[in-house]
Amino acid sequence: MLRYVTFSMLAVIAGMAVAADRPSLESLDTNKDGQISLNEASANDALFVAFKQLDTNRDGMLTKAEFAAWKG
Ligand SMILES: [Ca+2]
Repeated sequence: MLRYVTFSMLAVIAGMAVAADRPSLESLDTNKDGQISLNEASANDALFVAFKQLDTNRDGMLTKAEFAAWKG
């Protein structure tokens, strides 16, 4: 029982860490053009890895809509 509770708490903490790790488009958009470039995405490892998949129109930029599809 104690083991189960401990595991559950760890899962919650891990979930919070993932959520906190996901920055807003505004915080990543350093040149404030309203899109995320690959260079801007590189500030976040998970986003950088997901970038190609998220860039559905293959223009090398993530729009607000493309960024919103990112689940981390
Ligand atoms: Ca794009």
